[in-house]
Amino acid sequence: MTVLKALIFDVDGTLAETERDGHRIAFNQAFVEAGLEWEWSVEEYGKLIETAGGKERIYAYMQQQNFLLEGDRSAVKEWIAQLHHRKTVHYKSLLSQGLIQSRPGILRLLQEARSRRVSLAIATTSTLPNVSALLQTTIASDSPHWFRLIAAGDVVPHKKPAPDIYHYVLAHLGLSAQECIVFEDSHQGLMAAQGAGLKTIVTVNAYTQAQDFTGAALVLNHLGEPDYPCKVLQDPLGYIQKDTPLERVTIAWLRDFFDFLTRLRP
Ligand code: XBP
Ligand code: MG
Repeated sequence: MTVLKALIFDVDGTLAETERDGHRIAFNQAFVEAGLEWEWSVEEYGKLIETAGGKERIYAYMQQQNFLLEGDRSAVKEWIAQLHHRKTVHYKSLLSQGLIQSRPGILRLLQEARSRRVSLAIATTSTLPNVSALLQTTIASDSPHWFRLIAAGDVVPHKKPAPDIYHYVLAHLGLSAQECIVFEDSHQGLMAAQGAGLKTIVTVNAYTQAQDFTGAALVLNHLGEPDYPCKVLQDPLGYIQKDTPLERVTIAWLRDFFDFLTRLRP
């Protein structure tokens, strides 16, 4: 019988709602500092985040605005890397102001996983310094050490929706996809996890709630707290029973759900 060995978490949108009031603001601050008249609105940013990765997002924006000239690819990439570096500085400064909190149920589930000896890992498109700062400011100062592996940013050549980051995590954990559950918030993240054969629970947010989550094991609004139950938005496998509704995701509940999923697809 396969046992649940690890929980793998996406970061942005899953551990915390970082995009609208964190990354977006930091990009705009970097643009102002660089003397650029670019400003990403809340609405426009919703489309821009379909390109995963901050550097890739700036490049996609420049392409879309026809700001790129033929043949200047490597010089532009270098310039973007510097702009993105400043964006990271601004993002960390925003986090240090304590404006961003972890999503409901995240801290509770991480703590429970630790006490029940279920491994934790991270698979994110975002840059490692951002992830460390987010964990330290929203979870606990030592929380980066709670994770057996933090796989972030440019450690793989192709970012989500490519499955590379999840293949990387599995290889470094020494686990098979069958032994893990992933938490993601977006269609692109789900595609990446599914591409690596992983069972995925989606917790949506304002930017992702209308996306296609076909293939997810379950779609929730969040993980739930004792005084703030979660809502099941999609239950494609019919696991949640009316007489025992899901109020919050716990390790005991995850183990049962994991066994159910394993019986369906060993
Ligand atoms: C989300 C992303 C990231 C962030 C910005 O990653 O696509 O690019 O928007 O962070 P995930 P960087 O949902 O996989 O955690 O600027 O550091 O890329
Ligand atoms: Mg995400």
